[in-house]
Amino acid sequence: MLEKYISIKPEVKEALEKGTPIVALESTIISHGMPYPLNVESAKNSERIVRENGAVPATIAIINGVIKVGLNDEELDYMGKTKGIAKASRRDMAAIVAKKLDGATTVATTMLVSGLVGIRVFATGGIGGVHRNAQETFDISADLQELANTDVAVICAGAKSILDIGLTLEYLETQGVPVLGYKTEDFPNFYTRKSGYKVDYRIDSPEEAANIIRTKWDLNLKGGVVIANPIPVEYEMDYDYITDSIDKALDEAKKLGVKGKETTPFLLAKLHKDTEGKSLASNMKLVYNNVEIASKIACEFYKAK
Ligand code: PSU
Ligand code: MN
Repeated sequence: MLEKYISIKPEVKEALEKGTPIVALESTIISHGMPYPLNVESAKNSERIVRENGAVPATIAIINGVIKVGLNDEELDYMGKTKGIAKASRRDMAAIVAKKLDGATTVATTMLVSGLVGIRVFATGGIGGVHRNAQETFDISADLQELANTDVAVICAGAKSILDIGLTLEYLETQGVPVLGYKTEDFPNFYTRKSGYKVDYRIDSPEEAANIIRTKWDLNLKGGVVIANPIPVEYEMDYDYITDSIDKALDEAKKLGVKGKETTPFLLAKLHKDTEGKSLASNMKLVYNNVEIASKIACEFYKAK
């Protein structure tokens, strides 16, 4: 039944059959999170880093209504270059597939598809969360609900303070999603290593991460795990500088009445512009760091099976 909708790249299929490590990668970060051509460069480098660390990369996207698990270079270029690719969250999946459209998968839908085919480890930049002022807008990313329900571990650099980090962590707690800090007690803030909030548990090795993930699912505790991996010190941004840019971007979004699914891409693009590309450079570096740790965790996870 699923074969009607999902096309799995041969090397990913082989890894699934053999039970060897795979790392899922998302495509919203390509189509909506970074500008061309750096988005394609980042996507290709991420795939290379997964391979260098002993796992198979599976970038996920919807092309012409087909859910693709694993993209080739041409398809990565296509996702990076083509204007107007829809941002596909859970609610958009069925319509995009049935109407044979293109869709860039968010954290939520990359997890969803990973869960459908049996990929357990996923690396990205930052997760979505509870937006500031969600008390009025109700804007809470579907990523959080997916983390509540779908058995995939997500390695990220925390969440940006375009969000309300405190409320995001409260939501994850309510939904029973463990938040683990990779070699840190602090929940990272994407461009900076600390957010002022703590993680639930610190872990110090890929093996320890894999062990907690495995234990969660062995205990039939449904849902995801967040592994928060801070940006390396040398690429960290100045806290006051980036905070100021974020505040400006939020003001501008409010003034222009930007809402719903446009909010995150709008804020990201504003930040890249306002920081003259510095935030984008940091973004790329933190993604590479997450991809590397995710690959190591995937290797440990499959070893322990
Ligand atoms: N945060 C980032 N970069 C991104 C995103 C989030 O730093 O590219 C993307 C991810 O795909 C995430 C999505 O799943 O934005 C969340 O969007 P929303 O807030 O509309 O749920
Ligand atoms: Mn939203």
